[in-house]
Amino acid sequence: MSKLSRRQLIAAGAVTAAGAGGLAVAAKLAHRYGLLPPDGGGIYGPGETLTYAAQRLLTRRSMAREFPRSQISGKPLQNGVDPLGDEFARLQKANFTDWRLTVDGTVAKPTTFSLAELRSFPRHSHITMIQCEEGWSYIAEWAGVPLSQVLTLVGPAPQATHVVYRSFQKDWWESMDMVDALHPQTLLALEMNGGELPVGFGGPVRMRVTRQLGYKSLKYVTHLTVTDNIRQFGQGLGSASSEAGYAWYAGI
Ligand SMILES: Nc1nc2c(c(=O)[nH]1)N[C@H]1C(S)=C(S)[C@@H](COP(=O)(O)O)O[C@H]1N2
Ligand SMILES: [Mo]
Repeated sequence: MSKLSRRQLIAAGAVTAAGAGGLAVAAKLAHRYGLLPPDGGGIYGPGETLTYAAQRLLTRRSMAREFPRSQISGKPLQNGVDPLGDEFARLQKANFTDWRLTVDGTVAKPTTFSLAELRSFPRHSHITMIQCEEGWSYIAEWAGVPLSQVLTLVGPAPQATHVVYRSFQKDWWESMDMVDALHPQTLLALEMNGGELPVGFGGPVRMRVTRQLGYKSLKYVTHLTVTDNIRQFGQGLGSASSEAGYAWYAGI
């Protein structure tokens, strides 16, 4: 027998018991319809699968709530980030003219974009709430290029299932399914509240995923990889956050 702690055994037992009452059935159905999240294994797996599958079946096309301009938070809460280092400072000093966003993977035309190029694409904006898993939130206006726009330019293969996105901060990477990647509110945000996106809030370019918790809105995005095999990245759980014990699917 593998070395399971007493606590793990109790937790596994609890899930097995719950499974008899429906979670197992849900997981089976989810598997059949391609609704398994990358972190759907392990002791929390059935719960994660149920959440993700239910969201995808019921709210695939729903929009996150948008707010009137008057509701924009006066003092948005900037979550601290680890030091960005000398290379970032150099890029920032040159006004990010050397910043590049690389898009590769299962696409017809792998491409690297400058910020000027990203700014030249059709722009979309929305006033939405960002919520941290720790409980705080704020409302702001974000503007930038819809991720769907960039994907259209590179041509994802029809079998693509996920987009992996990485930050200049090497420890931070995330992924989302094609439903969120093609969702009209999902932006590569370049602006916030009418100005350039400040570095503290993830400038020069941040992912804005409106229907999931703040940690999916990755700051300092440098690299997108379209894939049909999400399990080949990192430990196979779909994101650094799930490797750290958070849910891969952080729907709100
Ligand atoms: N690269 C990077 N992206 C990140 C983080 C980070 O530390 N580094 N923090 C995440 C978390 S936990 C949250 S809640 C939001 C916070 O965004 P904010 O600073 O605009 O409030 O950014 C997310 N994106
Ligand atoms: Mo967060």
